Amino acid sequence: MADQNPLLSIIIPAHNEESRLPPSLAKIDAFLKTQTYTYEVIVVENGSIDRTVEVCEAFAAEHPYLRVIEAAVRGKGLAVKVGMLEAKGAYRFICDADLSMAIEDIVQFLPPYVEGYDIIIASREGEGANRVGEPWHRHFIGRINNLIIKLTAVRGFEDTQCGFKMFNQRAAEDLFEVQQMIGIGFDIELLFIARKRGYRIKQVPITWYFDADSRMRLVGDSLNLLVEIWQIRRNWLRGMYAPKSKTHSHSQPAS
Ligand SMILES: Nc1nc2c(ncn2[C@@H]2O[C@H](COP(=O)(O)OP(=O)(O)O)[C@@H](O)[C@H]2O)c(=O)[nH]1
Ligand SMILES: [Mg+2]
Repeated sequence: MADQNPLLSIIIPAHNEESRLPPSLAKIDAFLKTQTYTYEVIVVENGSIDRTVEVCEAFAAEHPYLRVIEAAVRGKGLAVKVGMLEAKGAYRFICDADLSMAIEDIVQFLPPYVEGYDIIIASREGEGANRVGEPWHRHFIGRINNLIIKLTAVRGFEDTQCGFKMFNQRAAEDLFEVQQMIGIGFDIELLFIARKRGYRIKQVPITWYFDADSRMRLVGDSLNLLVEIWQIRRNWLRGMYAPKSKTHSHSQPAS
């Protein structure tokens, strides 16, 4: 069911996804049709040189709950920010285009499971989690990155980088408004700010299916990680994550 103010918004960042996205959209559609709540899906594309936009628009023509947005500059972080701020849902879910998690698992990110939490992040680590088909060296690099993240940015998360995360409306509007990172560091940045603001964050172990086809660069992005963590800490010290005041738009009635 499409709706103006849906319960669920699914935000899909997409860069050169003409082949991976259509089967994912079909799976999402088949699942959503079975649900009783309202929903919308937003694809945010930027910098693609393939027909990502065209294939999404063709799907949208038959499925009015889907919107396609083209963002100006490349970067998964920017795409997610644009989508999260465009979304109208009470619960807003980031979802990778390759749908490397079964869409049915999304129920664990919705009521009643969200009660008492503002943010729920999927985790490919810890009891109950499964990583299917991932080569050991990819996992190893991921663990090194996680160690770096724990030592330098945010503690307590075994997997900050999984592409499936839910934010309730308040957390989404608050955090994505101040998000600065457009690249690999955006997940860490969001969790970093969320912690500072006292949001309640739950980690949900999932079964995750490795897909060798990737839009991320293994070595380049790992180096960027350090640079971006440094930028996050610098932004924090400069006060760039201070909550944006909404009072002027609400407290001043038009005279
Ligand atoms: N809009 C947008 N999406 C991106 C960009 N880079 C990666 N993505 C998307 O981010 C998601 C994760 O990418 P993926 O290739 O699955 O990365 P991996 O699973 O971490 O290797 C996919 O939906 C990509 O299309 C980008 O620059 N812009
Ligand atoms: Mg992937």
